[in-house]
Amino acid sequence: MTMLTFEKKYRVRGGTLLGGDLFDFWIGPFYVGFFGVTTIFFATLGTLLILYGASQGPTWNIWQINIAPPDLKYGLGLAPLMEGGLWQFITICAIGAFVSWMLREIEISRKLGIGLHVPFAFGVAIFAYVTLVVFRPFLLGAWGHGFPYGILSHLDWVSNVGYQYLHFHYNPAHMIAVSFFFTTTLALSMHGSLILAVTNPAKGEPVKTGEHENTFFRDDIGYSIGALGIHRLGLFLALSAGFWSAVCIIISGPFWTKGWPEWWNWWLELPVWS
Ligand code: UQ1
Repeated sequence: MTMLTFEKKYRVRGGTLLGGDLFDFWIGPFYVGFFGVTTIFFATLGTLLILYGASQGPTWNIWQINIAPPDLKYGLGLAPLMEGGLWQFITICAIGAFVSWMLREIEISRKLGIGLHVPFAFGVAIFAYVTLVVFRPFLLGAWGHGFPYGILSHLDWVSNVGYQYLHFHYNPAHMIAVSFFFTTTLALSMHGSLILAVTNPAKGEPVKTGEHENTFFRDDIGYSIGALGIHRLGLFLALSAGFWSAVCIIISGPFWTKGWPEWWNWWLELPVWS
């Protein structure tokens, strides 16, 4: 059975949040839905605005193309198109496309009668992006605090904002976020290697199952978290990485303006030392 004929079984009506039956159909393998239409709309418009911005700029070099946010003097107002206005419209399109995609995921999950874990997880990624380009700029009083849209320019932004706080690695929330990113790669490498190991036995041997997976880790480290558990752990680690990334940047500026190394003076200032 090809995947497409197999999936027909799951192509059920309903579960839509908006539009009723109007967009409740598929094009090839893809579910459309009202939010499929809005995703295409925002993604296309945003991409065209980026291309327009690039066409007005000094370069077509893919690394150097840059759509900058407005100057700080425009505060939280609208800026002229070529002075950050494009960035503002592109940001609206990006959020429109991301949120539309998440809502489309919710509609598909409802059709299938599965949990909302996938759209929730994507929501955390959206939350991290919106923290960078909306929440933090808003708290600092200017859209100019958002990051520029460009491959090298956004890296320069990260570097500059980091040095603005002297040494960003001393940001405690950044430490937690980085630890979660590293632990995510550890968990996925353990899980991916374990699954490939049991599905690739020696020639002539049958493919192994969960009992072998459990036994490997019980023999190896005395503990197995289980087939469902490893996926709960993986999701928790990945979402925590995104969440603490958002926390570490939202506190930089709105809630702490000095260098991050200095934040640790709370330790030296504990009354217990005097
Ligand atoms: C694990 O215990 C387990 O259960 C059998 C898996 O499921 C397939 C895994 O993928 C991994 C990596 C583990 C080990 C994980 C920990 C946290 C001990």
